[in-house]
Amino acid sequence: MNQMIRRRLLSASAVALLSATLVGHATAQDKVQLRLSAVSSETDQRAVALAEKFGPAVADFASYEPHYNATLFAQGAELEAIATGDLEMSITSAQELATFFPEFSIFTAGYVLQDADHQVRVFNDEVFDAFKQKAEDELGVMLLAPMYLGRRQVNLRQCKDELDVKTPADLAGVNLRMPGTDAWQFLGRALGANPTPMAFTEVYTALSSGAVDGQDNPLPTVVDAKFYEVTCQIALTSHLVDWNFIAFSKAVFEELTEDQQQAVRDAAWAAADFGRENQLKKEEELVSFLEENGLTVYEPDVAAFRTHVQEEYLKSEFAQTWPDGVLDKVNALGN
Ligand code: KDO
Repeated sequence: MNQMIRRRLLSASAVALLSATLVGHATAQDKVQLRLSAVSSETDQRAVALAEKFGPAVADFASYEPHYNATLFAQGAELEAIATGDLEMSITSAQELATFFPEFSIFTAGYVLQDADHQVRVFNDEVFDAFKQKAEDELGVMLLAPMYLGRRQVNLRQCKDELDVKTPADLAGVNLRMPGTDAWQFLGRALGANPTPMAFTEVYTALSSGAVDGQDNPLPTVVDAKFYEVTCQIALTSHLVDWNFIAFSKAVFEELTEDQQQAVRDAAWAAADFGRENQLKKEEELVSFLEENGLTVYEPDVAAFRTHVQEEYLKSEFAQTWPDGVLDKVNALGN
């Protein structure tokens, strides 16, 4: 394990110890306790998929216990919690993984992943094996399956007649909430905006008070988190086809029998596949729901955004961390 990760985990362990004391580890049965810490609500399609497809499929030997709305661990603290033995599962992101392993930033870059199928092909390709292995070896976190979050769009308080977003230049000075890691902040800047770091659970209030001008998320999240109640427009930039991973403690996995391990892997994929289908359907359906609720949903000059964002990434320090040839291989797996 490298020094940087060791230091972070040592400082995390004090926090983890406190959380563990607060949540307790007791489980009624002899089953393996699988607590999931999620930032999303329980009605988010990834959460629904895990509850319907993962929990029941492992119920013979494990008790699946999801905690929503970042009530168990704060957004971004989950990987450390798994690494220090204080959490068993989370829905993690490439952005969070990039805080440990900078090369994961390739999967946080705008306009690299093209769609849900591309994500699955990349995850299953040998090009992704080294990424999975590193998370496993150095953090004790297994990435079991890719969960489709969706195409991130720019969602603003200003109505279109006040702010008509055509190109990145139109976002100059726009105070755009992005999640709180460097990879996220860079994406906000690459879009031309002025990014503000903020945890997901604070976004609704910040939008409603005007502390931020907007936020970026896929349409299903805009609806599930009710951001549409406090915003006026959505510019369909589709700047990041975002994904998360079902993260699982390697130490817990190794305690399972081979059959149980296979059941965990299969259940994770069943949940990921189910969640992806549902999320894709929602992305299509929700434009009319949002319009009925008074939002203007429109396409800006996506080519202008793509060109600008890709240029920003290629000259950034992030691109320096991408292993040779990986971008070409990822592109080759696209359409
Ligand atoms: C967000 O904070 O905007 C984000 O979309 C980031 C994702 O990686 C993921 O954590 C997601 O929030 C939460 O699961 C809530 O949907």
